Amino acid sequence: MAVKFEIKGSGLENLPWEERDSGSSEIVWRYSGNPIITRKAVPTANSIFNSAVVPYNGEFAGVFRCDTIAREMQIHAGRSADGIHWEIEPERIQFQSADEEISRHEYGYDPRVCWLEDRYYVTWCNGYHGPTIGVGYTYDFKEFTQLENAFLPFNRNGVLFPRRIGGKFAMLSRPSDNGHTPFGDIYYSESPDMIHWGHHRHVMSPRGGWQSTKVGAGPTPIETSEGWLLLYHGVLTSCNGFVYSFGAALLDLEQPWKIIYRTRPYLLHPRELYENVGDVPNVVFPCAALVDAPTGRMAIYYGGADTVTCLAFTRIPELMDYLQENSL
Ligand code: BMA
Repeated sequence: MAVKFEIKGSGLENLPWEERDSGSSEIVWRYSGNPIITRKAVPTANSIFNSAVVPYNGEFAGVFRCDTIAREMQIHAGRSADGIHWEIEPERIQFQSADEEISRHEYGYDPRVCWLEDRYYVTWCNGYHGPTIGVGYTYDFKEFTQLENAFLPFNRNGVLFPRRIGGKFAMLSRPSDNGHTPFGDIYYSESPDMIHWGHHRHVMSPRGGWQSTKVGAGPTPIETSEGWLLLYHGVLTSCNGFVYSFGAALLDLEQPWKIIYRTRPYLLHPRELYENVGDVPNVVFPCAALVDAPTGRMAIYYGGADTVTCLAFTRIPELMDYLQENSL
């Protein structure tokens, strides 16, 4: 980027981190200890993947997608001292709600966690007569309160912005169908109270290659002086099914439905065994990123082949240059 830019946010010196191999020029590189979480972390788990983590009290906490050996999709809380070795609660999160119509559990998956003002908000794909966006919050990763679903079914990949925009809460989402959805655009919505969502704006459609079938927002967007840095997944339909990769976009700060840049190449694509082989082959699916703002280091948490949780790393200044030079 020609302009020297600022990454908003605080320092995170204990960010999980591994330098890129000398000789590699990858913008995003994998952790050599991948996968970091397998089904072994929960006795009744079939798979633990597509999960979200945040810094918490000098350590780390998160919400994890654990599909059970009965193949029920659930979300569990977890803690870690270093962001790599995780202890995950054996029972799913039991949300409290003023209205049991809302907290009745059908299924939950693909969580995101976002520190916003005074608490950690959790958004996830929530079963309510079809998939929609569940919204809840916690202060301590022990007790969780559930609010109204953000939208009607069918919707997935609800991702909150970490601050209000124009005085409103803001969320990206991906309207879908009741099945595996062979289409999908990212939209932006606003809310005055985290309950009622409107002011819907179109953000992006699929655009060829690795992102030709559908796209969906990944981790909480990262604020920079130049715009919101968004990692998003893109899907290609091959002769043997969907292939999930991820790339990045830069969205306008005050009107995030306006795209400034968007990567033509993917940043990470399923090519390691733990991404190619599993319950759903050929999937990398990011749901969280940790950032050390002063150094620009970023750790990305992603699911591999709908089976395990993995880590990858990047340096935001390099990523911003790459994004500008390789934009659609
Ligand atoms: C999507 C979601 C994700 C999953 C992906 C690949 O529709 O269900 O949880 O990782 O498909 O199966």
